Amino acid sequence: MPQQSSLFAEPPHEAFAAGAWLLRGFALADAVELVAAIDAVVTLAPFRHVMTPFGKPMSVAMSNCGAVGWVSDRRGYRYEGHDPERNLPWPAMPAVLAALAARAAAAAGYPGFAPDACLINRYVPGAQMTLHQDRDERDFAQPIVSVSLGLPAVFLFGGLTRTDRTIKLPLQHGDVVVWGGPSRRWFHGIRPLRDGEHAWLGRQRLNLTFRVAR
Ligand code: MD6
Ligand code: FE
Repeated sequence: MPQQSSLFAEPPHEAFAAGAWLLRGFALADAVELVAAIDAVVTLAPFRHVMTPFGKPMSVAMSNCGAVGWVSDRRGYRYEGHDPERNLPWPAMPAVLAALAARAAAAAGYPGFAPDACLINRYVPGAQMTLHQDRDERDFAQPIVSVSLGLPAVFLFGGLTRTDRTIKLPLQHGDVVVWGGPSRRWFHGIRPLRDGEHAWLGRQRLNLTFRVAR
C-alpha cells in the first residue's frame, strides 16, 4: 500500500528534554470544544489575579476545574478542593478536557493519565510567568499536560536550578506539551506575551495545565 498523506496529518512529536515532549497541533481538532468548555468553567469560576506569597498579584489570570485547584495567597502555593473566592468546589473537569489530556499523555508514553486538577491560565499581551518549578503535586512520577490556545508564546525551559541556561520553545495555538520523568521538576516559564491578535481568540493566550495533584 502506498503511504497515505493528509493535509491534517500530525507532525512528528519532538522531545525537547528528557521525558518532555512537544506535540505540535495535537489539540487543534478539539479546539472549539475546548474553548466552549473553558468558557463554561470560567462562567462559574471567573478568572482572577491571585497573589503570590510575596504579596504581588500575578500578571496571568487564573481559574481551575477538577477535584482540586491550584491556589496562591500570602500563605503560599497549594491545591485546594474549594475556590477561595466563591467558597464553593471548583467546577468539574469537562470530559473533553480530561480525554484530550489522557490522549496526549499516552502519545508521549505516559498511559493511564487521570488528572484531578486543571489550571486555566489567561495571558494578555505583556503577561508572563517567571521561571518556576512545578512542585506542589504529591507524585512526581505523574506527568503534566499543557495545552496552548490563542496567541503564540515563548516557553523557557531550563534545568534543575534557577540559573541553568534555558532553551526557548515557541508554542502555537493547538500545541500540547507533555512533561514528566527526569525533567519533571526543571525550571520553566513564559516570556512576556507579545502583542498580537489571534484570528479567533483575539488578544489573549489560554493555557491549560493538567496534573495529578493528590
Ligand atoms: C504556560 N505553563 O504554558 C505555563 N508547567 O502558560 C507551565 O508553567 C507549565 O506548560 C509545567 C508543565 C507544563 C507547563
Ligand atoms: Fe509550570
